Amino acid sequence: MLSRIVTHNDLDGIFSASLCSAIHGIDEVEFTGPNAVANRAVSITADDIVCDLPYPGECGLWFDHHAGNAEELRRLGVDPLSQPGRFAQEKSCARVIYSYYQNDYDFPVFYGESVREVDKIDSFDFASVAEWRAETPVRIINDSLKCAFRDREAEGAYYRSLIGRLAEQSMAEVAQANDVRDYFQAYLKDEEKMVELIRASSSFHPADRDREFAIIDLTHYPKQTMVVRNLAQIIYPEIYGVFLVQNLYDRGVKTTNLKVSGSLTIRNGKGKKDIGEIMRILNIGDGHPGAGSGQIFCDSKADMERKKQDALDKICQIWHSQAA
Ligand SMILES: [Mn+2]
Repeated sequence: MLSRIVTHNDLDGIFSASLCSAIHGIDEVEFTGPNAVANRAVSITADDIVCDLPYPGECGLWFDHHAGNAEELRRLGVDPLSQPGRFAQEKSCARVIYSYYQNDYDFPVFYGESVREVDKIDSFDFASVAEWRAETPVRIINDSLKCAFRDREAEGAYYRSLIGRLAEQSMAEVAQANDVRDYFQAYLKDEEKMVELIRASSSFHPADRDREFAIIDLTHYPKQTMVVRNLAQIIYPEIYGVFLVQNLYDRGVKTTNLKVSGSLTIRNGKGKKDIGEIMRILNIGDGHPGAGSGQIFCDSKADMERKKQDALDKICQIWHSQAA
């Protein structure tokens, strides 16, 4: 019997859980990330509804929209469309679930509006930096999820309470709640610090003469820290892409190994640049056109500096070989 929802710990995962909990009357929710599911680090059974995550091998219902997750299943010889639940390449998992149940349930009218808002956030579908930055209800809710919570319990309790509220109220109503506003304000303070860190750690490749993409290099930063790459476009509204280089940390200890990630900015629009392809050509990772990441393993600090420079040179070369 379906008794638990296992969902992604982002806005899409939360609203997906709102829909599933309203439909199936399930209150027990477990939050996790795609890596934990792919590595089988969470135990999932036939009693679980799994949302916005890779197929876990066994579950009651699976809802997802990530093309890479469907491909991985096909590689294992499983047809993603034959699984209980639904896979569809929509802008959000919430959209997949909403369409799946639409004809059988009398959804409140505001669900349609909420799903449209989740679509926008989850596919980063904004026409301008100004539209992305506008303090809309969905932005307030989405950013409130990203503040630094006291601990995992506080975070989980807040996420769970939002699942219930988003099932009963419009986003405009939910965004007015005091706790949502407080967490949003706390996130804004953290964000300001991130913008300052990006300002102090970013540069352009000398061969990138028109400054098409910014490079954030955190390898000189002594501590493990979270940076939202996309914030670079607040400082450099004219860029088409941003790459972030940081060290990998092992249980809080800095290693000489590197993580390289990148994304296209809002300004890139419908261009032909492909970050995932850059990661594949470098043979360090993968991704889709809009975003990708990879890892570079290094033997020493000197080796790291060499490989970092080499990777940035190649990124610049491949970037400029791709059509604008
Ligand atoms: Mn999603």
